[in-house]
Amino acid sequence: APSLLSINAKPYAFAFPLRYTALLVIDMQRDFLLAKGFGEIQGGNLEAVQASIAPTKKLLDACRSVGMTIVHTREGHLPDLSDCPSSKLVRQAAAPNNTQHKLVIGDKGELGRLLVRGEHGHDIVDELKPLPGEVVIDKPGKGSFWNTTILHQLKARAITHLIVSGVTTECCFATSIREANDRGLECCGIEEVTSGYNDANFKKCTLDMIHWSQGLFGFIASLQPLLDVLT
Ligand code: TIU
Repeated sequence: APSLLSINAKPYAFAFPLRYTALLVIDMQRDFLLAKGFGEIQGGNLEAVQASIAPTKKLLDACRSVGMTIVHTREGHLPDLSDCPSSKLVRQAAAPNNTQHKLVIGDKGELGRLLVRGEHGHDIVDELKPLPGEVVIDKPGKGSFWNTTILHQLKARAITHLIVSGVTTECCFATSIREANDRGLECCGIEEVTSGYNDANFKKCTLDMIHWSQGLFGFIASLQPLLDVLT
């Protein structure tokens, strides 16, 4: 592939230098994608997030085949929860109808202690398992930049552009793009490889907000044009 690639996107074409572009795969963890995980316990609908696993594998394979830098993130906390703010602990225990869940972050669920590092549920699903040499960022927040080394890792590789995928669109995906944009990184989110726990309109609004006003936070593109230029 040529060194400068370009794909159709909103609000206009996204051009990216392959050598200085990373694929960011956000929080494709069992806790967010699988039954009995943290997301389902929170009341999330798993149908859409599970459907994003196969297209994400396609994108991952294409990016790997051209030698792109790959960065995976995992949301989670230290076993003593010392990095989990009480606001998160309390509010992420609340269901949509404001009743308290029986299980909260750190409690033992069927996939292990919820959102705790080292637990089975905290790790990335088998299909998307990071390969040796790929960067794995453990983050205590929704954004990938708060309290992590990601910016140092990206700078060490001279990365200027990010292709962004992962779950959930409304939460960690959107927060990470906004954080990256403030740090001068050019971001393009890919529609088919991000999904959330709400309806299609919720996702559409989240993606529209990213590219609104001449790309306020970044670009949004479809998967196929990206696969076409990578393969
Ligand atoms: N709650 C929710 O929608 N998501 C999260 O808590 N984490 C991520 O989005 N990864």
